[in-house]
Amino acid sequence: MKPSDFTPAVKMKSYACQRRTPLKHHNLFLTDALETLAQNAEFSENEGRSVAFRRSASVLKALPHVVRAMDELKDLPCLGEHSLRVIKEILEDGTSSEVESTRQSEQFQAMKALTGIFGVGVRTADRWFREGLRSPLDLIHTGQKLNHAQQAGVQYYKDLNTPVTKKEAVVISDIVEKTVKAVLPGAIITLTGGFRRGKEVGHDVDFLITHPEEGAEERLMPKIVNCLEDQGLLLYQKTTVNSYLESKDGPARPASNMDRFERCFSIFKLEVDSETHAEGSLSNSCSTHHSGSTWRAVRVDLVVSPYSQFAFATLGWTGSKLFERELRRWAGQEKAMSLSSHALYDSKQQRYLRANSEEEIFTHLGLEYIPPSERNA
Ligand code: DCP
Ligand code: MG
Repeated sequence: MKPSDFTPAVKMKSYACQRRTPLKHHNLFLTDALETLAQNAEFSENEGRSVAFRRSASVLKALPHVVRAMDELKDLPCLGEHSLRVIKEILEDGTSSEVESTRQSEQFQAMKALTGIFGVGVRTADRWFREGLRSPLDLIHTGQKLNHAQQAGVQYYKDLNTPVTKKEAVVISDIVEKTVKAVLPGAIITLTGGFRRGKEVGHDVDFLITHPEEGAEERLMPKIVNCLEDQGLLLYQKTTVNSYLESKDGPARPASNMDRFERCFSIFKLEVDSETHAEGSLSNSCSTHHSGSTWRAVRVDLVVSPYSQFAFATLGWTGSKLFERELRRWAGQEKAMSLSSHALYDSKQQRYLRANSEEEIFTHLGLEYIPPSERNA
């Protein structure tokens, strides 16, 4: 008997939001390859292709076993011709030539390095690549014009590309919690993003902030930011105001997937144990203080939501990105509803559906509840 004969057939639902996707799964050797191709497609702004590879990878993440033979994949959804070709090559040869040549290409490596700078998107990175630039150091040497975010991104490049640990996230949670509660007693602070899904490391730390008294959260962010700045905790911050609140058309659907909460993109100056800290960053962000303690730069996102939207904001900010995308696609295509991080609109009933918890939103959508730890699509 072949090993695959032991593998029971898996009934796999086609939307990622209908499935349980754990953080640790059995097919990293395949999903890493497919996600490399997805990222490469993002670098050439081919969103359709990128999402197709991400959906394929996500299906493999939800499988309860290691894939060993192609016939185990025949009843699975979302696996396109291209993904199947890549998987087949890896199962037969151990590697995929397309994936390997992508990883080794100068363009892919440069795009990774350049988009890895905080404040630099694909368009800018691509323009720089075509101008001959390959790394953050090239930006400095050629004296490129950088905005404030990008300047911080270059300055703290190494720190910001060092994964944030769960331990560091907990320390930052404590700081944020104390600060927000000092500014607004009774405020509720939730750790969202990857850490809420159980990740051990992340590229940043995401927080959602609200207050049970609707309206108490208005104009809260500047006060939080001032308080953090007074404590010398911020290396960089940019706050955007909530245009959703101010829009004259009432709680209309946001124009894009980007939500409209009061949001602060920041870089924290986090004190770290001098003995355990790995040395330095691009231009020496990690300096020794008089006390002998050292610090590192950490990306922190703060989002403020009105209490009435808190469940939607929590769901929208927990991720993963693909899980969120699939929830919105399910809502639109299967339920004629429109889901955002603010609200759920039912087109048939022509009304907004209220929710006080994530569970209620899943129920409105006709989906089985998936806990955060199984939203790692
Ligand atoms: N999110 C979103 N759309 C945006 C911004 C964020 O749907 N425009 C959601 C999905 C993400 C979550 O917010 O999962 C947090 O965004 P991050 O980029 O911080 O992603 P993660 O926290 O999931 O991963 P990482 O560990 O890289 O921070
Ligand atoms: Mg995050």
